[in-house]
Amino acid sequence: MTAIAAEARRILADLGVPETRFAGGTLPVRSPITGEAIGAVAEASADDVPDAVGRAQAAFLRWRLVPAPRRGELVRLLGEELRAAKGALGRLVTLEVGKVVSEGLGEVQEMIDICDFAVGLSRQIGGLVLPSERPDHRLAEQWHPAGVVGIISAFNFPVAVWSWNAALALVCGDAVVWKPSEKAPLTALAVDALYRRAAARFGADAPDGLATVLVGGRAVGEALVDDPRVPVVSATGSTRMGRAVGERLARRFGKAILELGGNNASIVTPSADLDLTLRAVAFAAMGTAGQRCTTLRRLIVHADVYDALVPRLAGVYRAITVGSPVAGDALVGPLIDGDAFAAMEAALAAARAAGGTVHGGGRVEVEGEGAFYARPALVEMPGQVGPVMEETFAPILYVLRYRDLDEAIALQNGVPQGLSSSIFGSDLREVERYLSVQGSDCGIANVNMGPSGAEIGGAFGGEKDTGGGRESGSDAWKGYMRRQTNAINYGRSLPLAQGVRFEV
Ligand code: UN1
Repeated sequence: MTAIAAEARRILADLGVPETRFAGGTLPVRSPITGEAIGAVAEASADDVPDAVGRAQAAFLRWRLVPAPRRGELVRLLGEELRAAKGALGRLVTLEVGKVVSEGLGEVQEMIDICDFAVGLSRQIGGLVLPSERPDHRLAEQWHPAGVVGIISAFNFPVAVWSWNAALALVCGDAVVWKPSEKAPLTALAVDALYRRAAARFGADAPDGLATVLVGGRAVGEALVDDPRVPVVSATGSTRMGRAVGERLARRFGKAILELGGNNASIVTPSADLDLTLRAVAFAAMGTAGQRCTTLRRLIVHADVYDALVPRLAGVYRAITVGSPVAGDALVGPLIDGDAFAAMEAALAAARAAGGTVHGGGRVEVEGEGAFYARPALVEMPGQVGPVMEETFAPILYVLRYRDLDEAIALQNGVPQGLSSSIFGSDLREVERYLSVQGSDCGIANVNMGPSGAEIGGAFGGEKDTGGGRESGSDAWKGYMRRQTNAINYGRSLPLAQGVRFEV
């Protein structure tokens, strides 16, 4: 067994995952660092879904009776387990999906942060009291848990996405059933073990089946989405996947929380601090090897600062370190697999065919044939055409030139996706115009930073082909609950709303 496989197995065993769950199964797991097999996970089939949902439903019926602040205690314990295991779980994220070390740790920190947020939330879930138009009446609304929440997550944030959904859903009083990415089941099993530790410490109030992991393929996801006992499904991944999930759910009036593709842009105005812009663009476009849904994919640069910025940026692209996340301190690790590399190559070929000038790109030999490392590519484009309109999950940054802010905003908004965006500049008028109703049409619009690396405190998600869902902070918790409006008559007469008379 190689060093990477041995280390992954040791971490899983230390975290309490039984060997039967990560070895000897039918689903092979490969580390993108070397391409080698590091586990073989037992898979669930679509036939296992009704049983898992049934257990979750039974758990929900009990869990909803536990007071919300007490439910928060379970999430507090989960946060404690995550704090204690941060190093190990972060490392496993690195081994399984190839994130550089600080990003693997950052992912676990995001989980800890959302647990803290959810603990506070467990004492703040509340509804409005509104003025009634009738005397001696009270008009109010309250929030009840929705039920079983399905969670479908992607490889690129293999565990944080579960926590944004699960930490909120659990304090809201829901049960969760999780189908992780088939490319990243090991980290999901590790999180499952940590959850079980927290639940064991919490005691009998946390029923069996409250949080379940089902490792499996598309059929498992479909069975989850089609089960009428699952009122809410939160799905993260491609727009294609999300469209399929959204349509299936809509057929049975299930609620969808969709976090799908991004094609995120930043506008660099003439008043931008170019040193800061350069650093921000480097992280946003090349961090996580371009495999975040918030990755910066389009840079829209004012003609007056184009020549001061773009050649320097090309220099950064030439110099950035690409390498194994477990040997040395490269900033850019591997792509998830050969398909991802092929998609990057195809996008660069299409960009060239459309008149683009490509700086960088191409395969970097790091760990042999089975691993796919790519030099990030900066592509100067004559216009917003061809691959610029699409999300390619790889480190490609297209650069466009503009003269007028409204033209830049139109370019930014002129793609199907609407997740994240940003502007660089110190001209208050331009910045505020960008944030105004005439500005960015995205779910996230930042100033003097890139579009990626969101904090958990804000609502996370985007518009248009990004799916419209919101997860994480602010009032995203409402997506995991059902709202009930209550009109209460505490008088002795029966005035009808709208002045209607109906005397019998
Ligand atoms: C994703 O890529 O699916 O804002 C989520 C960010 C991270 C989350 C990315 N906090 O980049």
